[in-house]
Amino acid sequence: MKICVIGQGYIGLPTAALFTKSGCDVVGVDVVKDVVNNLNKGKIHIEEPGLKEVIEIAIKNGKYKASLEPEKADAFIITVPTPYIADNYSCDLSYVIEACNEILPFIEKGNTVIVESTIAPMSTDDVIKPIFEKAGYTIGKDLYLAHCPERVLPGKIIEELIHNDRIIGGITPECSKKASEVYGQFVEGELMLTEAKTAELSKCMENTYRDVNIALANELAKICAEIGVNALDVIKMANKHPRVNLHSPGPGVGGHCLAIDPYFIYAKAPETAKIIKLARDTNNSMPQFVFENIKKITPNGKIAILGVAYKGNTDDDRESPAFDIITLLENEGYEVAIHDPHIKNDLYVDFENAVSESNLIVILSDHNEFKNMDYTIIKNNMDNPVIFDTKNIVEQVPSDIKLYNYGNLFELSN
Ligand code: SAJ
Repeated sequence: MKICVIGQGYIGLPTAALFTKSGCDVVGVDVVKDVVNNLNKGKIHIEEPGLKEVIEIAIKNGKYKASLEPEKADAFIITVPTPYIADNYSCDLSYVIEACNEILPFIEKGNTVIVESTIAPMSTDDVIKPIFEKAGYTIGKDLYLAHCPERVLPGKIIEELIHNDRIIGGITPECSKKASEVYGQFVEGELMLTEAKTAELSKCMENTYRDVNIALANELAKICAEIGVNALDVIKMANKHPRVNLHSPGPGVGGHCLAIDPYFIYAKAPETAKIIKLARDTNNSMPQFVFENIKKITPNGKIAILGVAYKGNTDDDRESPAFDIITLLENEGYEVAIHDPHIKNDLYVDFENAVSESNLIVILSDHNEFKNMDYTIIKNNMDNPVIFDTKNIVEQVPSDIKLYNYGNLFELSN
């Protein structure tokens, strides 16, 4: 089987890699020339365990090539970004539409087109299907169209792409069948056949479920800071109940999924989607909450920010709440030094330079490096070392270092 994957990002590249592993020929298409050139040399632009090795082998045995242009194939998989439109929170389908138009000249009767990008409910029926119908195809008869959302966790993408169950939402049952034959190449989880609109809303609801639960944990953290209770203990105790799973409070919600997908539902039914919108607002308020607590700890001076990635142990900083916190601090006149061992950025500094002469260390990513830091460096470079751990990752600090987390923010005076 030959597969053409449009978009070689966090999802498209690992997906392409797994198809090559199961013997398919893959063309990975991307609009960025450097990405294409580097991929063809075996250099990958995202940090994802196990990915580089698979791509290297696929290039060597001629199963993978990157290109600026699509090619004829049996199946076309679209994995391009879907941002939201700031005015009304609706799903911006422009990259998906562009990708559909780009593959049109290469499509032949009998091909399968799959959109993996997260899209708002009804997008496949109302926007994507008409593009191919206008070109003369009858969907379900001579062209097969489906929405098959990805559901993977960065850092574990390869493993999850293979083992997670997969929603296959065809425009017709025949479309679902054809799309499931494509994923059957490497997916070992269950392939669940359904309609496109059900697949679209299921995907958006998965991330909304998590966003709402995180909002509940963040609200709890704020309540506890106000009334003087240890939020982390409450979560630990309550989660001993067999049917309770309180999530973890944090500096806010980042990433391209939880911070965006709930809006796609909200935009479709703004009068009805009340909890969904309130959860978004609550999570969006967390950078301000972190900032206010930083001000209580130290009203001015230098702040060492540890971690910008929204997710621990990755270089992924998309929609990271860290940026909002940094902006709030800089606007207030703080000197901000940023250290993230997973992200290459000329403006970021090493651990020692970050903490040196700082008034406060603020942890914003749950990287393993921050679990047990070099406390000698901290003590040698800070007068009265204080750490504010917004990710509850620090395991234990020496007694002469003050640690704040969501368990004891109430100690700070209002
Ligand atoms: N977070 C908290 N508290 C928690 C859990 C997470 O504050 O208890 C924060 C994280 O720090 C991060 C954000 O939420 O900023 C999102 O992190 P995440 O690891 O929960 O999720 P994503 O966005 O990386 O991946 C999600 C996953 N969806 C679900 O778990 C339902 C993933 O399976 C999806 O494939 C992905 O979205 C996607 O592509 O939609």
